[in-house]
Amino acid sequence: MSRPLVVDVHTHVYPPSYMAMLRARKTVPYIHDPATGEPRLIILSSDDDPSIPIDERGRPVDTSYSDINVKISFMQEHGIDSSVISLANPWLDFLEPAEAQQWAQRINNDLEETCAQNNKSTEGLPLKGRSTLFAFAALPLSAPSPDIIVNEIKRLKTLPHIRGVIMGTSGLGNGLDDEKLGPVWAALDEMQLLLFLHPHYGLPNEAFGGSGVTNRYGHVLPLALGFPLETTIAVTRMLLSRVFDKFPTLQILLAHSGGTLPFLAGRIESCIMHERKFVDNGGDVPGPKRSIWEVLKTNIFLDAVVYGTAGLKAAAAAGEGTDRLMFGTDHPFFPPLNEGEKEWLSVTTNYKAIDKTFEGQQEAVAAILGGNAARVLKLE
Ligand code: 5CU
Repeated sequence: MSRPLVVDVHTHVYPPSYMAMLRARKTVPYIHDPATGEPRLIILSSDDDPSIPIDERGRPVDTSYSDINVKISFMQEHGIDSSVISLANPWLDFLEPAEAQQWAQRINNDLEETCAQNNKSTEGLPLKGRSTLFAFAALPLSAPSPDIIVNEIKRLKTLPHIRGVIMGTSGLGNGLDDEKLGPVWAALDEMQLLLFLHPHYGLPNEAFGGSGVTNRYGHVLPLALGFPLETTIAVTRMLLSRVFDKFPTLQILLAHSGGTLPFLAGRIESCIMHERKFVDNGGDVPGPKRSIWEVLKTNIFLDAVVYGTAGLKAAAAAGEGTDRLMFGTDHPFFPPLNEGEKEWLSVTTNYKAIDKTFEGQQEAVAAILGGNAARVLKLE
């Protein structure tokens, strides 16, 4: 099928240096090399379940995680013209403070170099059909001072292929409503770098029945429910702590179509309107001034990684149109189950959901598949 420009804004890599670092570790996150069979990636806390033999913990990790040529083949097989690659979770969150700055510079330089090398032979040509790469950088969030993070953000602006940053929900360790993040939001806003907010920590295991849950149902509960709720809670905490009042032009891309934010926005707004703690309602806590609906229309972009028409309709309704939705694949997560299968069900499901939801609306489909990303991230 011939498609308009397709840009994948949700596609991850672990550069080889990061893979080596994970291999040297024995606590989450780490890579375990069994005596036989594929290496295993143990990244979620629920993965490290002592009731599961170590050779079976986590998930297999193959070259699709780290070899950029595998990513390019994947793009070509799925009609993707351009990918905005980002380090996968848990990014640099777990590093000792003294190591964070050096690792961020190293990873971000690696990402920049990968994009530059890949794009150089077709520089200046239109994006369509070129298999180009751009990147969202990683931040040294565990660094000893926010100045180090701010300086890295400023440095990123000098790297020509970096279009934003990817971040989890823990911030400096206390979540995204932490006042200490103010200089980070200010720097991202000033440098006009998009913040790609992505989950990793999910919900406590107890929410899913306690330890042993992975043994029973694998990753279904943490990934299908823990991740989206984590994102929803994180962005709601940002709203409640007035991040969007203080930084009204900050731009955020939410993973997995905003978790459950589009569906729950009305309820969140209603709870705010009825909260007596907030000054506007007679209390003494300064609540958010800008409504969630306004924030959804001006600050938030949503990826279209939601695998169904109901989620896509909610996402489009939340942003009052299709100019804030962007195609993604989540590669290399959710590969086909059968060896040798070239077409990824996770990707075709998303394509089909977009086609079905916006049937007969060619402009909307083109915007979601690539037009929005090319415009917002200035890819051309
Ligand atoms: O669904 C996803 O985005 C992911 C991800 O990014 N990382 C992961 O470990 N599993 C699923």
